[in-house]
Amino acid sequence: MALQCGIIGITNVGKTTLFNCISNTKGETTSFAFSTNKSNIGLVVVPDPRLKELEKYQPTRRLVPATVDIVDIPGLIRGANQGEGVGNKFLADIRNTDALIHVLRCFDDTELPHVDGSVNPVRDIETIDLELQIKDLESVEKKIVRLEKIAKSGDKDAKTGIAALSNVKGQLENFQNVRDMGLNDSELKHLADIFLLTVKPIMYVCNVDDASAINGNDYVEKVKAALAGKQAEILTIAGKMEAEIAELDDENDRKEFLNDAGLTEPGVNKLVRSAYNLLNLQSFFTIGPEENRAWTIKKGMTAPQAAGVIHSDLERGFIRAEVIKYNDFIELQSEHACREKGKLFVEGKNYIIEDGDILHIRFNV
Ligand SMILES: Nc1nc2c(ncn2[C@@H]2O[C@H](COP(=O)(O)OP(=O)(O)OP(=O)(O)O)[C@@H](O)[C@H]2O)c(=O)[nH]1
Ligand SMILES: [Mg+2]
Repeated sequence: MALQCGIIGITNVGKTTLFNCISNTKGETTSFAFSTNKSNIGLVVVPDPRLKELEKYQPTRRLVPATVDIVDIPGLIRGANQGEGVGNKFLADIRNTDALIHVLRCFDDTELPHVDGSVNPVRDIETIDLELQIKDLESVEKKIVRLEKIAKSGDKDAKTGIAALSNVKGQLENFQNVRDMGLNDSELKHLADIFLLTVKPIMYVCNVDDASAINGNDYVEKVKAALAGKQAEILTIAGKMEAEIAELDDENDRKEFLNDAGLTEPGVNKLVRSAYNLLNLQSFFTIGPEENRAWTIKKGMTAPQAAGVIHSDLERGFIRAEVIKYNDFIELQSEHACREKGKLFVEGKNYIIEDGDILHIRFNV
């Protein structure tokens, strides 16, 4: 199954606006609260300048970038856990995602009232966190009750489970997120079947006005201070401006627009790359006269597993992988030269793929 990144936040902060900039599908944006009433799902292309570089030395008919699924989830408000606003249903959509992008309103706009009366992104973080924490607390408490029954018969694993979960419960009761606990693998094992929301990796996007695109503003500074020491990346993006840039068809117009704003590339490109990292993903390449392509895999995958992403036959009949490092290929400028200089490595089934590996899979089925 494709990995999903969910966009969350208070209603009317610009979630769908950002989604539309990066996704191949479009959702409706309005100035009414709760304009999105069901989750929009789209595919996001991961910008990778290395594809164009590779083409210089391996001419090809087409370039195929890597992709990630993105879900635009309707806005939450205080009380969502009890069904306020669009409520509970969307907490379930959040449960299905692998990582979260939390959009924060960091712009003033008198035309666009905030549901809680004023612009205050730090309060908004607390509002959303609380909704997710309450849900997680329910899940943890249920599991503790279940394990207590099992533990009565002396089950050791149930006992360590209760200890780990009680710890997590304490964290949530202190209005803290589970991701910040630094849990180890054996502790996380006890959480795997309850799909907690606040354990998911997260990044924050401060949605600012055009003038603050480069240097941010006071709201952004407050967000940074509030999140100091937390497991979270913070990006500053001018959502409305990005949407205007994304609408321009002509590449040169887009460049000029970006230059005027003092940007070298659309902020949403950075957003997509960060989401890619957040999901713990990386890319390998296959190159040839037909296509140069970037493929998405999870970090730590072996050569046969990566081959399986291309086609299951390649995994089943995997013999070996011929690997050229991206930097070697660019430096030496051809496969032939890499082979001559001993920069083409033959790797077996235990080889762990590194980001940027150029692979040629030998297989037999
Ligand atoms: N001034 C300003 N307005 C923005 C910005 N980003 C979004 N908006 C406006 O805010 C309104 C809401 O944007 P949406 O993207 O629909 O917000 P949303 O978070 O998806 O809202 P819900 O789906 O209702 O939760 C629209 O009128 C946007 O044009 C921004 O950076 N600056
Ligand atoms: Mg929306």
